[in-house]
Amino acid sequence: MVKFAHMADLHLGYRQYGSEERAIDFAQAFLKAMKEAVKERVDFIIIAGDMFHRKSDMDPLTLTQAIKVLEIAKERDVPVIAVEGNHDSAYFRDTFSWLDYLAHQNLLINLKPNFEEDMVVEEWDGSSGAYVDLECGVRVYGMKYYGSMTEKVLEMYSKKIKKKGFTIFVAHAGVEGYVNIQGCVPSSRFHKLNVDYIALGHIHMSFIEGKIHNPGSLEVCDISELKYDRGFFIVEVNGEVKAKLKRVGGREFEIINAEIKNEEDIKNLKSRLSNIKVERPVIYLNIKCSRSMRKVLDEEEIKRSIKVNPIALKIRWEIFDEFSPVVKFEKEDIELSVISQILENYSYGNISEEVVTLKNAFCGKFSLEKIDEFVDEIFVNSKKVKKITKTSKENKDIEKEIAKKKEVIGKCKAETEKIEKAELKMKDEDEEEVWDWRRTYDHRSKTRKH
Ligand SMILES: [Mn+2]
Repeated sequence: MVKFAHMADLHLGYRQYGSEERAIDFAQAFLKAMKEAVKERVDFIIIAGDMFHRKSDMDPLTLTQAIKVLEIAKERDVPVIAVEGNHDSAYFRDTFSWLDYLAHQNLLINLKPNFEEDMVVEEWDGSSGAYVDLECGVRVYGMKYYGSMTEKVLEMYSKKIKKKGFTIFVAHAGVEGYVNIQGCVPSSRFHKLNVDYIALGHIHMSFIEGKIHNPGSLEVCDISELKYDRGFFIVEVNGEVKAKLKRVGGREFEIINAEIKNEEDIKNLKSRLSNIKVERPVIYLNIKCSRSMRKVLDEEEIKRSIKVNPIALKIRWEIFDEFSPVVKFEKEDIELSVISQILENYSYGNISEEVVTLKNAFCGKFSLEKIDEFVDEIFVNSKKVKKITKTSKENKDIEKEIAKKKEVIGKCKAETEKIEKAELKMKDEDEEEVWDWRRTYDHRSKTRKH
């Protein structure tokens, strides 16, 4: 019987929420998984990519964490087979990655194909190679992350695979249909590989689909992943393949959604917050309230009702406008008065309402021909304008009038744009107020890839 551990997406060195403690969580999860694997007396361990969170800027602490845990396997002669994920190395550039470094320290086997004129799939020679034959009779092929080229590289690779004993294909790549991230291919591309077990990493959600096995990340790398199952597989091969998911991540996340309408709601929120008992949790607090309620709510006071000391506290305000129809009415009012003021300079009488109608009709798609048609119609129908006769002098006058009207319309449009811009700016400033707080609170957080 062959037994092995399959893990992926360790993301060592990820100081989530700018927290050192959180980086220790990731290392702790790896240590736990490794200890469990050796306790289970596995023949080998697979790490299917994203061992580290950042491909550059390695820090001494993160490297030491990786080495210390890998040494546990080395001391027991348990081979560790890894591939590079999108967080570990550049896709095609021939760089020496941190996994190459660890391979040179004899702490792991870093499998990847070589690209010369064609793809080269060579046996591991102690420092490089794409496949390895293990003492337990298992052959393991490895493929690192290739992003949008995954499908193409996989197609090339599939032709190079020669099954020998129980054969495993390790890749840092995703299967379509689970989460929407780059580097995913249809599952059929994997199913047609002539191997017995496909060990994937990349998608931070645990799933098994026939031969395809994806354990998910050991820890929660993003709040959106909280709902997923995750961990690592202990796999037993005894005629059939049996993979069992083991969970190791330990950090508690508290998500609190509250809509505040009155005093009672505030009291309830505070009591919910004061009832959080877990030590050092990550707290996400989403508060929905009206603009006027937001003005009276004291964020600091709300925070003070939390009795435990959270590792990170994220507050998101969702603010709605209870007076939006009134604002709209006021806007139209302003628009009308601006237009009638402009019209006072001309002899059309007060046609401000018609102009607003015209503006609204053509505001979205401003088409001069359509406006011409409209203006012509006004000339024919409006009692405010002289009847059109066929003399050329009158025609000229009409042309002049049309030019004047066009000018009015242009001015009206500019005024309306000004009003709209001012409104947008007001809106922006409101949003900035919320954003700013988050930025100062979590100034190290960046947009992340999986
Ligand atoms: Mn990852």
